[in-house]
Amino acid sequence: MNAPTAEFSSTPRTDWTRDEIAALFALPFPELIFRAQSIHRRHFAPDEVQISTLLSIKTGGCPEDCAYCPQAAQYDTGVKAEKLMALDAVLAEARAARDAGATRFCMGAAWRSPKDKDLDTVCAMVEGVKALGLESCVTLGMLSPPQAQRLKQSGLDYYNHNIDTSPEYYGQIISTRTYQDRLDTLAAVRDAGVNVCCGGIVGMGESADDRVGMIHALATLPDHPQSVPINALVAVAGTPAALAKPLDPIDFVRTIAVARITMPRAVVRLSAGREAMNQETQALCFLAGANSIFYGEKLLTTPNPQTHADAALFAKLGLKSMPVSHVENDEFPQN
Ligand code: SAM
Ligand code: DTB
Ligand code: SF4
Repeated sequence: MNAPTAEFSSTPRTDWTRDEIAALFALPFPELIFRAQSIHRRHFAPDEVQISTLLSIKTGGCPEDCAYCPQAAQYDTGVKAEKLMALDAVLAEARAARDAGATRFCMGAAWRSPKDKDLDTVCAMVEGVKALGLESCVTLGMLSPPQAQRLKQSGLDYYNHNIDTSPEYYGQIISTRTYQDRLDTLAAVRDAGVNVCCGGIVGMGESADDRVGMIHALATLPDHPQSVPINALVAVAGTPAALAKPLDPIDFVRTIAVARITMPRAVVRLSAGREAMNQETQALCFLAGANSIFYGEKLLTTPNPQTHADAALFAKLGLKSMPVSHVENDEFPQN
């Protein structure tokens, strides 16, 4: 099976076959990285990385059963259920994130789906974040089309909702909502004109073919997500997924590279899991086309690298923050 070269065409393809994606995963590593890096440079400056900071605005007590998640009420993980944070407290965190160098502020809530009253509060948070000059992103669970439109009216830039894994493996990971539920929420977000942030997790005991299926599902959505977070499982004791065999870092880098090649204009985020990665693995992820990270010492409930360590890594690799104007998928001028 020959790996396709059609990824060099200028219109992003949404008709990838699973065989084509499997062939990309199977390329010799140097060829895979070369292709990913070549495509990356057509659309982005290779030294620019989009910087987002995360905040859990409503922590724990979630009724869903996602096997990886420390916030699911049914797993004993030590995460306490809290109420939705107050607006002022959220905006204080957003201001601190901006002052530390973030350009996007992402707010996560451990809900199956938001209640309309809570959505009003979240919309006020989005307005406040925008007023600080930051891009806004929220992840609140399933949305109806009117809820997506309400968020759009508040000025929301991105909605994060992950497919998490392949359609085939999904049933092993979540039973309380279906793959189709996820696709319906993504359609509501897209139709409302909000940028889609959608990716998944690797390291949950999935097979190599499941990683092919996950990237295939993302790259064949009606439009590619504008942002694609690739998470390495953060193994939290008490969650079923924490029992999975640890992920091989090279398999993780390959997943980033295939995401970059198949979704050339998407900003691909080296998302959760950096705390357990060495600098060399992270550098390979950037070479493979990752151009976004979460910055700040906490993800939602688990640790992220210290900010001074990230600043040192960026200095060592010669990386800098991506200006907001470059994030909107503008073609990066070629020399
Ligand atoms: N409750 C909402 C939902 O599930 O859509 C929003 C918050 S949820 C925590 C957002 C995403 O975080 C999940 O879809 C999953 O991809 C990621 N995530 C959660 N726990 C994780 C873990 N332990 N390791 C890696 N990624 C994780
Ligand atoms: C995403 O894909 N990863 C982020 C964000 N979107 C919301 C969340 C990672 C959570 C890691 C586990 C935790 O800190 O609770
Ligand atoms: Fe709840 Fe989201 Fe965690 Fe699933 S991933 S248990 S929906 S907070």
